[in-house]
Amino acid sequence: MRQMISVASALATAMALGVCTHPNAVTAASAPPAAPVKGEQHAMTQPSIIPWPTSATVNVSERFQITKSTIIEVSPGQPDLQRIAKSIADLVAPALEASLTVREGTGAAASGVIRLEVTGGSPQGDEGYQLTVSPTGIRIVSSTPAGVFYGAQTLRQLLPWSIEYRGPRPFDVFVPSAQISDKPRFGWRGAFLDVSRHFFSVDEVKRYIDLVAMYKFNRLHLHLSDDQGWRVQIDSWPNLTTHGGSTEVKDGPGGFYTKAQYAELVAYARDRFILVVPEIDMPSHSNAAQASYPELNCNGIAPPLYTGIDVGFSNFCVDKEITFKFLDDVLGELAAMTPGPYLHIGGDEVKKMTPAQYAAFMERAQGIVAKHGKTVIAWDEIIHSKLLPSTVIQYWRPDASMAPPPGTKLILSPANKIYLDMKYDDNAVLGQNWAGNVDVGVPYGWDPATHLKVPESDIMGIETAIWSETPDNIRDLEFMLFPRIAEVAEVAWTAQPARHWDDFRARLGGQARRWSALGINAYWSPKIDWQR
Ligand code: TNX
Repeated sequence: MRQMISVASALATAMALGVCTHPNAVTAASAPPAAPVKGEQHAMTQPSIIPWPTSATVNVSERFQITKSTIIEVSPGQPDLQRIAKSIADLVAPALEASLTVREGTGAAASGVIRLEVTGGSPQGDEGYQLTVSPTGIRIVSSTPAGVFYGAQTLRQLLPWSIEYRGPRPFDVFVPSAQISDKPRFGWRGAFLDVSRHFFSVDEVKRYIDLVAMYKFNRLHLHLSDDQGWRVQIDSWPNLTTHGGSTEVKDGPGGFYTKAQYAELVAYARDRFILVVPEIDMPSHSNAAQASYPELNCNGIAPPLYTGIDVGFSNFCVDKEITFKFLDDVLGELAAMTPGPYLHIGGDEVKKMTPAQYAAFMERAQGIVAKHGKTVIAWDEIIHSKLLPSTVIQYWRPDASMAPPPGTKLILSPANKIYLDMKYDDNAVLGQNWAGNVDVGVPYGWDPATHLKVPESDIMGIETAIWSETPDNIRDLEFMLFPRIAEVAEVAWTAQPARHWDDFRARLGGQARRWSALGINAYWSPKIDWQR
């Protein structure tokens, strides 16, 4: 049986040794100060890194001080590293009341340097990294800029929580000595956002990106169309947004992203090593489009716009050629706007087509995506149609046990485990509960390898989702995300044998001040001992 190490025993060990290694690196008993005060020495006293790294030793009795004269040095010719360096400089700027110098260099400098380095042949693989903090400096090394970015996210959690305050509150910045070697379990660490049921502004989506990037997510799946609203500009079918984008659930004003705004989101995500995966849901979840163009309906009559939360009542007309001309135009424009290799075509919850109509539709839709040079992703119902060999299936139904053809690539999103639009408990105001409550601890307790009888190598990864029937602004999204997003992050990143609830629970409690400093509207679940 796996040995569980309690927080108490880890603390005792840590205090005795001054040093502690995995699986529980809590190393000191004193709590961080209540608020940053000028001149106060701020050091991490309880490292609470999430997701937990492959191997980590943190020694709080030794530390590096970041001062105004610390230099951030990056490998030459690496614009991505310059950007990561700048984000580290921005993070510490209010505390130091200074903007650190960023320069290119080859690592010859002796001390007082934060070095970001890309080298060939890192044993950690593409997204892995090594982070070393010693009293003389900090070094993050990876074979890719993405790996350096993840190392920088870990470094951020080694900095005191008060670093997250953006106001001018000068204090001395210390980082505990650390030796960290890390790489992710899964290459697909997705965060999904439904911007159709309720529309979220560019700034709200940027905030969502910032929050998930901190926890090493690398995919943003945007659900851009549904019955309640069409959210992305398509030049060849302009009514989709002018009419179809004008509503949302209940009586809100709706909205949509222009092509320029979509490009802005793609770039913002890419700068944080997050790939945007756009979804146009079909053949159902299509009322906003059908309301915008009568010719997309079998009876030639446009239905009214819809602001309720039923599913499965709408569908494109599989018997009309114009339907496939429409899809070709829409998916062609979307493919041209999207640098990533994937287009998601939905395929879920179709209630008013025959199985043969559904299969025929999904087969043609896959062909159109392929024609535009992209790889199809679809919800698990697509298994009832003929698949292209490259089609990726996203499993969402808790009871969808139908095995995919061998070798099919999979993304796992079981609603009863990692749908963050599910309620925490029966008292929750926000959320739905058709898949049951998803209380704190439920996502963490899930092992993706046990979900389907397939080899783990077929699982590209996992994707958490927030559908937006109930949340309608960023505060609501934050409430649904935190703390569960941290659980999902560790399920996606950390190897299964290294995950232990008691250990995680203590680290989760250690995130509270950081979240408060970031202004996050978290749900302070009574199941966690928050260090606030
Ligand atoms: C199921 S998950 C849906 C969505 C709803 C969601 C609400 C999936 C592929 N379809 O249409 O918004 O439940 O939780």
